[in-house]
Amino acid sequence: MKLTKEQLKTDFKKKLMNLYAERVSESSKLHQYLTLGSLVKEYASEKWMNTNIQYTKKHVKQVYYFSMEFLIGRLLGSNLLNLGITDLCSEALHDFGIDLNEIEEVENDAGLGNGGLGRLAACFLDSMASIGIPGHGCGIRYDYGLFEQKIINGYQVEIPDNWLKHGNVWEVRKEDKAAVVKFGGKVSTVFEDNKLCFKHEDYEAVLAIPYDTPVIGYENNTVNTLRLWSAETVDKDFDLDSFSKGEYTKAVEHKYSVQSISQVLYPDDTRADGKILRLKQQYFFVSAGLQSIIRRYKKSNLPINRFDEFIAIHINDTHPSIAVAELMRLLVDEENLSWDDAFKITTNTFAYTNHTIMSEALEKWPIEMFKKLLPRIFMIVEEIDRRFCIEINEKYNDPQKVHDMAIISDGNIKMAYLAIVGSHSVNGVAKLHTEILKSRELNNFYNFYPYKFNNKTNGITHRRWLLKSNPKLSSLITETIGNKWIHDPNKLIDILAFSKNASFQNKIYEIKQSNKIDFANHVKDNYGIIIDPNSIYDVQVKRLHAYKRQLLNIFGILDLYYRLKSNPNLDIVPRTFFFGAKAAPGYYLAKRTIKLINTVADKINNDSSINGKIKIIFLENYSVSLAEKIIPCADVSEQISTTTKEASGTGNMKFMMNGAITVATLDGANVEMSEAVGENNIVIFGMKKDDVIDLEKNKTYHSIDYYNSDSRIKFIIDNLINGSLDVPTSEFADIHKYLIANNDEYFVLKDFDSYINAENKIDGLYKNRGKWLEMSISNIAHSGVFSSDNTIEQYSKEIWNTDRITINMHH
Ligand code: 26V
Repeated sequence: MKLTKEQLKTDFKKKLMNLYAERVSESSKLHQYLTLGSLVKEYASEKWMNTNIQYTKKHVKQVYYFSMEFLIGRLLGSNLLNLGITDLCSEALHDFGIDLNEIEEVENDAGLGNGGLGRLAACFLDSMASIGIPGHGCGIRYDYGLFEQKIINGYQVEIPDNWLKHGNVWEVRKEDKAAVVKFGGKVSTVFEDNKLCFKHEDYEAVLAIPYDTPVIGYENNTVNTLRLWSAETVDKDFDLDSFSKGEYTKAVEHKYSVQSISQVLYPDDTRADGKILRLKQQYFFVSAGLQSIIRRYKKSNLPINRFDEFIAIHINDTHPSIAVAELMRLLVDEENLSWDDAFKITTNTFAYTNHTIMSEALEKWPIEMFKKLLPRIFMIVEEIDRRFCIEINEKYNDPQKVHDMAIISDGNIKMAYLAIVGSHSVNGVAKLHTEILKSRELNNFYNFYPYKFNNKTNGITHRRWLLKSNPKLSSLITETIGNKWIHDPNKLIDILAFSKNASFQNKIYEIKQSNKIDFANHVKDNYGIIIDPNSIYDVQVKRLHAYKRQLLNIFGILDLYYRLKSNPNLDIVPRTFFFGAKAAPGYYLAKRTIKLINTVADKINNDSSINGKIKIIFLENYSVSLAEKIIPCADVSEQISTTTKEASGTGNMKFMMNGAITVATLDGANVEMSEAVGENNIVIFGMKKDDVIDLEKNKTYHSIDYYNSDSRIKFIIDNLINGSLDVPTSEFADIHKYLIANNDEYFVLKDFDSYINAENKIDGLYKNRGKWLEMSISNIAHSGVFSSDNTIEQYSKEIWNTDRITINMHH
């Protein structure tokens, strides 16, 4: 039955009464949000049930995306959009005098991820549901997501993200589907029923409770599931054993130690330090997830030895790679399969994506810690490794090779190697990244298993990142080329025909201006700073990391500032630079960089001698919901990582889709963006991949040479430590040391000149409005290929072997 506005109004009033015994007129925005949210979930639940029934009945192959992170952000707006009831809802609420946009702002972001990797998982869920792939997410229901960032006196301060404080209207707790996960204890071998069995005793049992969230496909009746696990004690509140012995505090301590497993997301996406709690988190959700998949599979009455024909499991980075060993345990110990049969099923089931070549992020676990926490899993990893090493030796007869490729070596378990050995597919996330994996970081494995390696360039969901976040641009596109692009984003190319059309260009200009004015108001309300909507909005928003080179950006700004100071008549288009970036709490240099950006911002924003030609805004607490606001109003997108270091980037694609011009190194997916849009429509600068590789190999880079030979660089670097930034001279001494004494690991000084030229080029291009708009339109037109619908289609065909299913509502 089709929902009408009147029905929705009736439902809303009734729900508000049932939940809170209130009338609309006396209800708060929070209650209005919670009411609408539960109503929307109800509207999706028949489709949700129906989807599950049809998946089961048709025995379709299903894919499970295992990820420690799902950075899904807010759900109200995207659920309304995907259900096709945004306008209906907006009008119904309008009749009550309620503004839907204000209600959407009440929702807390689900910030269950650090950055690109977690957001990619969220885009993939949206695309799987929207193109009809039976695919589900499996992860952890953290009580606290990524910390909330406050800027106090220019410094980052971290505040716990209590995202669940008003409850969560989207999730369903499923106590009846709980699983038990076992830690620690001893394993002994016994001979039972004519075979060797492994007996696990004295372990600590933790209860994993699933919370399911519907993942609603775009106007297609498909509703998949995101299942997130929460840790509880088996006997609910107390360790009864200790309790009855009168050890009350010990009982309570146990409860907290168990709950701590799903308490908080690790906020460090830079270093893999071997913290035991993180290993616990990994095994916790992987074991619970696999148990629930197997339980469901067995209900279908299909034989366990055909598991891999009906189930595909994706490992998002190495974090869930312990799944390889856990599935082996379940198949061998619990389902009584032979090792060889189990291993075949396991490798056919798993596929692994690598998301970084940064060596600090490669996960490895000390043997002793691993063995103590997961004794049976350790035995299985040892056996996988033993058999793998025999194979390497057979092929190369070279002990060095065996040592280099072994899963267990030098006292550690190398999780990437376990993932590769236990999967049938290994992919990188952009062409360049995959090439680097094959030729360098994973070259040994590529030579051994060339058939496993493939590329899947990342993508973004155009529903959230264009249709929802930029409604004006979306309407213009639909008015111009029809609405087919919404189901088939590749059709965005049809607007290319209008790139030189003056009237279309004008409309594009007006929309960007309108978005910029909206954001200027946001900045005025939240920061008390007046910015000029006619200035160029130049944006770098992403995690703070040395390789992403926020330092290069701020140095470029300082250089422009010094030029303006010495020549107040310098003819430049005014610019507003926006930064948004969270630093890992323990990442000292990143935190200093935030302080530097804020220091420079204070100085420049308050210098009346430059007539407001430059403004710098550090946006606090960069998050998915803030991204949805800033990206649609950007003129310039900063994608300036040291070439070879950014595996793909996905923010780059979001800006492109919203018509920003990209200033970029030829790194990650920037390479493919440049190929798609053409080099005249993007501003490329900096070292190429081979330059970086050569400099790193030959160690011929000396940052001091650039300091000595370029007076602009010398001036900027000197000013870091001579008090001219109006802070104590010690404040940025460590940044100075990092760049000069420690030789500037990411070649900021080397790329400086080329970067300045790129920024000057932007200024020139912007002065020619027609040309600029033509470039901007061309970017939007070519962005459709970066929709995650395309990426997911490739995963589905080339890795998972899953079919698209049309969900039928008449069953
Ligand atoms: C790494 C680590 C290291 C161990 C400790 C905890 C932790 C948590 C998260 C991460 C993630 C690092 C990998 C990552 O986020 N890679 C990014 O993946 C994006 C999606 O593929 C890609 O666009 C970015 O270029 C890449 O940096």
